[in-house]
Amino acid sequence: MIRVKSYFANTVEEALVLGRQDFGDEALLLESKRTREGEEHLGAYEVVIGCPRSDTPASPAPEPALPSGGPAVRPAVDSPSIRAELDRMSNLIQHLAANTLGMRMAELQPLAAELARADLAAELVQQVVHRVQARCAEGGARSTPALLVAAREALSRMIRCEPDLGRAGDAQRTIALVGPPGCGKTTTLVKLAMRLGLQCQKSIAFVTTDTYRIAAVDQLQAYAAILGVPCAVVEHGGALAHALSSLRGKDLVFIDTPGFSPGDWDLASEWSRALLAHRQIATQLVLNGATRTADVDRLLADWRIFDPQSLIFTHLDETAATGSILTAAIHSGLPISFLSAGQSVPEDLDPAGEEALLAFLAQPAAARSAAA
Ligand SMILES: Nc1nc2c(ncn2[C@@H]2O[C@H](COP(=O)(O)OP(=O)(O)O)[C@@H](O)[C@H]2O)c(=O)[nH]1
Ligand SMILES: [Mg+2]
Repeated sequence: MIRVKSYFANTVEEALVLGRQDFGDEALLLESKRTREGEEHLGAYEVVIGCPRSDTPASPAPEPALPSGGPAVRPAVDSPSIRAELDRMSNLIQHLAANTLGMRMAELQPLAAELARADLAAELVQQVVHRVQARCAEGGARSTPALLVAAREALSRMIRCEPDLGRAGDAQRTIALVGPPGCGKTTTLVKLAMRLGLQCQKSIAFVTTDTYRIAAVDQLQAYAAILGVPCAVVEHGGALAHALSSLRGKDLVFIDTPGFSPGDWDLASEWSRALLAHRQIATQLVLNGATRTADVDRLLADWRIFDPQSLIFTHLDETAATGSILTAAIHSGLPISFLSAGQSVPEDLDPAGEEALLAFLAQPAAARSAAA
């Protein structure tokens, strides 16, 4: 038999502590999700924890004395849908209990904490932990370094790094960069042009559609003048076809766009239609790599209208917590093409690679702070 209990808390870690107080070292994290609308006062997350039932628990624990206003524990609820959900989870636990050869939550908690600290979405923390559990059940080592390696392997299978821009097979590659204001589109565009164009003896041209922000055109034209490349200014979607056809002889055309805010969404939709009208344009969605995971899904949903080919992340020099980048890549299903980690043009741009994205799993935080 299986015991299952649902906890509300403001962090998954907090809920795990409560679960271990109830179930001891047998506690298994089964599910974690954002609290439903209307129940947020109970805590930001609903976390389901279970353990195989025995007459005498492995580590009997006293009832937790919850501080007032602290995380809430919800007793089992008897309704058909919850009963069905509990049955599903019960099967899952039995499967895990049978297959993990005693790999317990206590052993996996440091890994779960490390992933949560890196700001990986709660349900992805859970998925990675389950994959690591399954891996250990197959006979993998269980030391902390081995768990970190298993987590890296699990995550690297969930993301794609593809630093290849443009439509394969097109003689001319036409690349548009879109993204929120200030995320680094113009700077990244110039870095890409230098790396993929000038350094490879390819002919390049710039197009800017950012005629809305003061000095935005001047910014790109200044770079174009330094690099000696043409820069066409396009003021409305209808003029894009003419600009592109005038640049037909170029190997690479880079299109810069305005940084639309949520209030500019009519304009954003207009420009998305204009770009999508040209099949040869491969759009890159540029996002600040220091964006919080809580904001990632909304950004992805908003910028979907541009049908991006892949994702570029900037400002990696400002954060070591790459969990939100991994979350964005996994939730969108899009590959990551390039990573920018600084303002220097063109040096601070690298093809996307797992090394940089999974560096936080190279050694646990405790070891890092001890070494510091
Ligand atoms: N620290 C850091 N700053 C960056 C990075 N990429 C761009 N920036 C800076 O962010 C600011 C906005 O960049 P810009 O390219 O104009 O953004 P845009 O509005 O999206 O075109 C500039 O000061 C850039 O130098 C990066 O990877 N790291
Ligand atoms: Mg710009």
